[in-house]
Amino acid sequence: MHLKLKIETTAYTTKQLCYPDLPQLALAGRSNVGKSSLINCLAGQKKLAKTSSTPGKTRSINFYLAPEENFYLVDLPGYGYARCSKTEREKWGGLILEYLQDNPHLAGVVLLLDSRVTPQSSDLDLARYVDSLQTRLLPVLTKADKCNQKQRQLALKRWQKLLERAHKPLLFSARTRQGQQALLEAIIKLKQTHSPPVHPENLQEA
Ligand SMILES: Nc1nc2c(ncn2[C@@H]2O[C@H](COP(=O)(O)OP(=O)(O)O)[C@@H](O)[C@H]2O)c(=O)[nH]1
Ligand SMILES: [Mg+2]
Repeated sequence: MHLKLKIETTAYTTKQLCYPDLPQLALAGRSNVGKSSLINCLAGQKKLAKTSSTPGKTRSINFYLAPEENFYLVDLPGYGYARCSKTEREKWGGLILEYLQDNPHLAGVVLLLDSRVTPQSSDLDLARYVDSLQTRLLPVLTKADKCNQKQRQLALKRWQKLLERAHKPLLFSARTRQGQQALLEAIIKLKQTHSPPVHPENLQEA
C-alpha cells in the first residue's frame, strides 16, 4: 500500500507558512538522513521529493497533501550539516522552530535518525523540544539496509532508551522498503489522534 501524496506548498520563510485546516505531521531529521527518500518510498514515486547525496540542500518547508487521508506531511529543512556556518548547524532553530511552535495543526513529529550514526545532541534537543510541546514523537531509524542485524538491534535499543517517552522506534529502509507498512500505519494512527482546533464560529452557544 502506498500513501497518495501531492506537493502543495513550498515555503522559504515563516511568513509564507500557511496553516491549512488539516492535521499536519512533520518530518524532521539531520541533513542527508533520508527524508526525501522516505517520502518517495511512502508515495511509491521516484521523484516526488528531490533526493541528493550532497547534504544541506533543502532550505524550505514542503507541504505534501495526502488527499485520501486528509492530512499534510510536512518536510522540514534538514539540520546539522557540517559545512554550514556554526550557528546554522547547531540550531535546527529558525524555520523549524517557528514552524513547530504554536502550531495548532501539528499532530506529531516523525523524527528520522540514521541507524548507523551515534545519537547526536541536535536530535536529542529536537526530541526534547517536541516533548515539551506535548506533541507526539515517532522515531524512525533510517537506512536500516546498511546495518547488519546486530547493529539494527543495537540502534533500536539505544534510541528506545533515549526516547523513552516517544513511540517505539521503527526500523526503515527506503532501499529495501523494510518497515514501510509499519511506518504507514503508525503515521495514519498518529494523525488520527489529533483533535482539530476549535474555531470560534463553530462553538455552539450553551
Ligand atoms: N542505502 C540507503 N541509502 C539511502 C536510504 N535512504 C536514503 N538514502 C541515501 O541517502 C542520501 C540522502 O537521501 P535523501 O533522501 O536525499 O536525504 P534528505 O537530505 O534527508 O532528504 C541519498 O544518497 C540517498 O540515496 C536508504 O534507506 N538506504
Ligand atoms: Mg531532502
